[in-house]
Formats: sequence, C-alpha cells, structure tokens
Amino acid sequence: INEGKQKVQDAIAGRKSAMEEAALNEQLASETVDVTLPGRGELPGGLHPVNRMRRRIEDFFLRLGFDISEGPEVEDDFHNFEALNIPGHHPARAMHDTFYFPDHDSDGHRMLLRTHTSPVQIRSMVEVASKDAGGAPIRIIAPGRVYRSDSDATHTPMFHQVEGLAIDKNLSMANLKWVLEEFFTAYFGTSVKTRFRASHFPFTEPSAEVDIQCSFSGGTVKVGEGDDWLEVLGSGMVHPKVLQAAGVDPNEYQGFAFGMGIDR
Ligand code: 2U9
Repeated sequence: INEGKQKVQDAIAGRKSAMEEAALNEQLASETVDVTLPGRGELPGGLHPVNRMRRRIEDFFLRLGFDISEGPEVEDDFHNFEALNIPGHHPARAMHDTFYFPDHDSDGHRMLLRTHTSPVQIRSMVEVASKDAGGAPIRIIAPGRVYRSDSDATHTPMFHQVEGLAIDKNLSMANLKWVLEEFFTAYFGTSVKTRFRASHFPFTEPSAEVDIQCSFSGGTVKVGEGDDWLEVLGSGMVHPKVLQAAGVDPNEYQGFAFGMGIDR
C-alpha cells in the first residue's frame, strides 16, 4: 500500500512542478519589456522664471566685471544687522520681521535667517580687508534667497534678492547711476528714463530709490514709454560706518550699493 501511495504522490508532485514552471514561463513571456524601445517623448524641463531672471541679471554684471558672491542663509546678528549700521532698536530687528533661531551659536551669537543678501557683501569686505590693508577694490553682486516673517497677497516669507557692491577710490553716485542705467537698458532692451528719489537706508548715505519710466494704460505695464513711474530698486553710497565695521578705511575708499527683489 505504501509503495502505491508513494507512486501516486510522486506523480502529483511531478505534474505540479511542471504546471508551475509552464505558468512561470508564460508569465515571463507576456511581461517581456523591450528596454531598447525609445521613450514616449517626454518634454524637456524649463527653468523657473525667478532663475531665468537671476541668470540674465548675473550675465549682465559678469560682463561689467563684477563677480558673483554667495554666503550662508543662516546668519548671525553681526553680519545681518550690526555691521550694516542697523542697531538693536531698529524696526527691521523686531521679531515680526526676522526669523530667529531659538539657540545661539557656540560663540553666543544670535542666529537668524538672513533678511537680505547684504551679509554676503560684509563677509566679502572682511575677507578682502584681511588680505589687503586697504580692503579694495571690490565689485560683486550677491544673489540669493532671503527670509522675512511677512505673508500676504504681495509678500512671501521667502523671496529672492540681487544686491550689488562696488568699492574703490573715487567712486561716486555718478558711477552708481551709470551702472544702473546700463543695466536697465540691457535688461529691458531699450533705453529707459530713470528717476532717483532721495530715500533712507541705515547702510547707505546718501540713499536713493530708483524708478523707471513706464505706462500702465490698458492694464499692462510697458517699460520705457509713458509718463508713469515704477519703483524697481534701492541704492546709495555705502555708509562710512559700514565700511569701517568691515575693515575698509572710509577716508581712502568709497562704495556704492544697490538692492532689488527679483520676485517682489
Ligand atoms: C553693503 C552695503 C550696502 C544694499 C541696498 C537697498 C538699498 C534696497 C531693497 C530692494 C527691494 C530690498 O528686496 S528689497 O525689499 N534693497 O533698497 N539695498 S542699498 O546696500 C548695501 C549692501 C551691502 C555692505
């Protein structure tokens, strides 16, 4: 009886594995993928508009002999405020504008998310001044993300700035005005009338906000025509206190600076 049982069991097992193998072969044959077939025409990716504008701005200033400078987004009080002549009681320091970290760094400095890219220029000035007693010349632009605790229809808590800084002997507002007007002409592809309006920033003196000629009629903005004005950036001569804080001798050197928001 046992011999008979063994024969039947072997026959069943043999048949079962043959059927399983046949099923597996059938599945493998039906699921074959031809990895040599071409793809289904994916569209190429594109750059975000903010990055496209940033590259155009960078290209212009590179052609003018400026270098691109970047720095940390997590900054300390000194580079973001103190060195820029923004004292402790200045409104820009209020908690509602600045994202502060709860902990201080190992040297006891208060840490924050940079509220502008100006600390990049402070770092660059300190670095040049440490190598060369005069701390000049410098020609840089500082593009990057900045953070402010602002959020409404026209403000986002993170946005992008491009700031510029030039330091040398005999620099004046005339040089600033020439650089900015060349920039507008290149950027908008047409010569654009500008209006320099006296303004105030803690880190520049004198300071000017710059408007460009435009028309708003018909629901569209046209640059370089019409008799309306569009504010596009802030600028000025670097405050002597700022030069001094970064190790540059204000009796020998002057600087001009400007700042614009790409997505503001
Ligand atoms: C150093 C010295 C001076 C940079 C400057 C502005 C004026 C300015 C705003 C434009 C729109 C910020 O993005 S925004 O809200 N910026 O108006 N920025 S002068 O001045 C500097 C920078 C660095 C060492």
